[in-house]
Amino acid sequence: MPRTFAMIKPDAVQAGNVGNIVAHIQTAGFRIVGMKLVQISLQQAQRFYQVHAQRPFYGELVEFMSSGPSVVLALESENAVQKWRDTIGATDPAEAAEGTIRKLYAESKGRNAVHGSDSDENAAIEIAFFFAGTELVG
Ligand code: IDP
Ligand code: MG
Repeated sequence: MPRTFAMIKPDAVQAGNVGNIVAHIQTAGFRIVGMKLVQISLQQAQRFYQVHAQRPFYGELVEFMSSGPSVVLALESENAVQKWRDTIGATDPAEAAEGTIRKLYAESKGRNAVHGSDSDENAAIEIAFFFAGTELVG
């Protein structure tokens, strides 16, 4: 079964929305195969978002991502990557569709509540970045 990588970002953890977002994930039909609370270091955030290193918002992004605890998840379903992107909505909550997680819980384009992988290849890389094999259920 295909997998994707999801993160509940520090803004949503801080706002007390972990439970709401986990419920949304389960209602949407994903099987959670990995989940834990982590405090991401600045260095980890820089590596995780390396692809955006040349973008003007990179410094703000990695500082935000290491500013407080996040919840990381590995999710399984048919078409997991695209299905999770559809469930979270557009990067900017002002452009996110009604009922999507970012529409419901994101504060801004930067503090946008959740992360989702953009390809099967990156999903595998991102799951391995945060989870040991023993932390994922079969
Ligand atoms: P995505 O999370 O929807 O895939 P990306 O373009 O991959 O969006 O950007 C990664 C993250 O960088 C976003 O989720 C958001 O937190 C942050 N970000 C993207 N664009 C901006 C911006 O214009 N200003 C501030 N932060 C941004
Ligand atoms: Mg992205």
